[in-house]
Amino acid sequence: MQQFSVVISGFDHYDGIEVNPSYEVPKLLAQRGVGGLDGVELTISTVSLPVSFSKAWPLLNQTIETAKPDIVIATGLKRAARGILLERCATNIMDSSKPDIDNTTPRLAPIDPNGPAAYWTRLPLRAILGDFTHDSIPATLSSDAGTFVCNSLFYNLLNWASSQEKVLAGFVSLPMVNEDPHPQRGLPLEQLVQACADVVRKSVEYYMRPSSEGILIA
Ligand code: PCA
Repeated sequence: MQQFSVVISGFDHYDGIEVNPSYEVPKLLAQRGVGGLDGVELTISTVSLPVSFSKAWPLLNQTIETAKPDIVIATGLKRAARGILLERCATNIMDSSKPDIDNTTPRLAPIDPNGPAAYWTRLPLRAILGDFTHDSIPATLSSDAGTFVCNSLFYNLLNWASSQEKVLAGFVSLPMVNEDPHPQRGLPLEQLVQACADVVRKSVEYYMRPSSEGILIA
């Protein structure tokens, strides 16, 4: 049995949504487990982060130090999204017109003044999209997770991952939960859980057998 540790983070309530699907979904996934991985013993740790520029990353970092994961997947809510957004890239900018929970409103400020302009994720997005197509899960690639707390967390995560020898990290934006078929917004909860299971399964498979085919950044 090969042991794998995966951390999946979400956020506390946000944007008028009391239970943020970005936490509800990882929590359900951790309870149920991810199928289809023979010979792998998977431990999934979840954490809900405050919607705070200064506090979100330190709490995720603390969870990472405890769980010592091979794979870290951060998730967040994008209220207007139709389906899943697989984030390709984290950019070194904070720019917000609305305050975070600490009443901070950074305008055009770098996250890390000494860091690179952006990082690409190394999650196998092409392979994940292939699974989504197979499971009929609406999804697209996204070139940025905005300039609010989600992007800031993603950047800090990839900044950290760049100094690690072998950790895969990425960010998945989730739409709202909507149990009624809706042409423009939201997906049923079960479909969101299935999507996150696909992300974890494909990432573990890629971790065990890396190939350039699974990756898609451009
Ligand atoms: N979405 C926010 C932060 C918390 C969340 O779930 C964002 O898009 O930055």
